[in-house]
Amino acid sequence: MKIMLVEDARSVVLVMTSRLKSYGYDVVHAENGQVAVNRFAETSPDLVLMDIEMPVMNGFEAANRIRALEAQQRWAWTPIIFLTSSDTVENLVTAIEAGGDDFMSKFVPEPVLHAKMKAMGRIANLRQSLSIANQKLQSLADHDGLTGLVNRRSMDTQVDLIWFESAPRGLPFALLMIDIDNFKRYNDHYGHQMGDDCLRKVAKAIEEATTQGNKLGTTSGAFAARYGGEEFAVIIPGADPQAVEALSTSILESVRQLAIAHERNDAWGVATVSIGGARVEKVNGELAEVFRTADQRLYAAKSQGRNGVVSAG
Ligand code: GH3
Ligand code: MG
Ligand code: MG
Ligand code: MG
Repeated sequence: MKIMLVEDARSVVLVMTSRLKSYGYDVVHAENGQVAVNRFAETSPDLVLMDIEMPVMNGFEAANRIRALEAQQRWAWTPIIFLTSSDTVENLVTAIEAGGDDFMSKFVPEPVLHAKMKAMGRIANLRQSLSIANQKLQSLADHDGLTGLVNRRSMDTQVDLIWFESAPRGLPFALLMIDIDNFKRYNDHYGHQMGDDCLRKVAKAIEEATTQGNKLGTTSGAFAARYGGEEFAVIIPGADPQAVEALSTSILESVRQLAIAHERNDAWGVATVSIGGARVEKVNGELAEVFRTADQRLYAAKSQGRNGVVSAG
């Protein structure tokens, strides 16, 4: 367990540090609240022991700021124990209100300090397991089980946020709707199991092409989602028309190059996709309209013979 000791009194620091180290804990020292807040993120301690009266920034203010930092991160919660010179009722109430979990006298007998640290260590471990479990659950809830891509629900949430944040800044926004060609025939011919494999591979190709764009810097924050069935969406915030064009071409090519045998896919003999693209120069009005446009263009790509992109008109 890593403990951050926030205390300005040198004598208390010396005694506490040597005791905590003798129990086998790592100790990081901060001499006042401001230093503690600054060091909190980089050291990520499992527990904070916080003095109240300190120069520059007191313990209550520091606890408040640490809680604010944690609020930006899901399920982060580091126990904070206030160190007091006097165990008054007033101190306890203020400590808890300021976001502390407990309080303890600086002059607590050594065995009590040891016992408290053990108890806090257990809570810190439990919190950590809970946080890991919650992150896993959240990830399961946000991703499609078959392809591992972001699922429809999570995509909707993310896109709403992107749209909402892009509007006042007048940023561009683009969207690709991608649909596997003649996929019903694929299932009928090769079976559902192979159909699932094909979906997984196509999803991976789309994901990789999208990630590649972000890596190269032609796009930023673009992501792929399973829209439903054999349809995918790629969300491209803030991109110029060339970048959107390049990404659609790259997805089309990547899927073809997978060379997944598909005898019933017209003359191509391999699995292909059709893509409908829509882009707005400045986010404004209805997001649903962009989806409608991309959908109509996907339909156009299908009727123009499949295995192609329609992104204008
Ligand atoms: P088009 O080129 O016009 O898109 O034709 P299509 O056959 O691909 O389109 P259609 O909508 O007729 O059929 C889509 C098929 O996708 C039907 C459905 O069984 C299949 N499908 C959807 N989700 C899954 C899945 O998770 N696994 C498998 N194996 N098949 C799926
Ligand atoms: Mg002090
Ligand atoms: Mg479809
Ligand atoms: Mg299809």
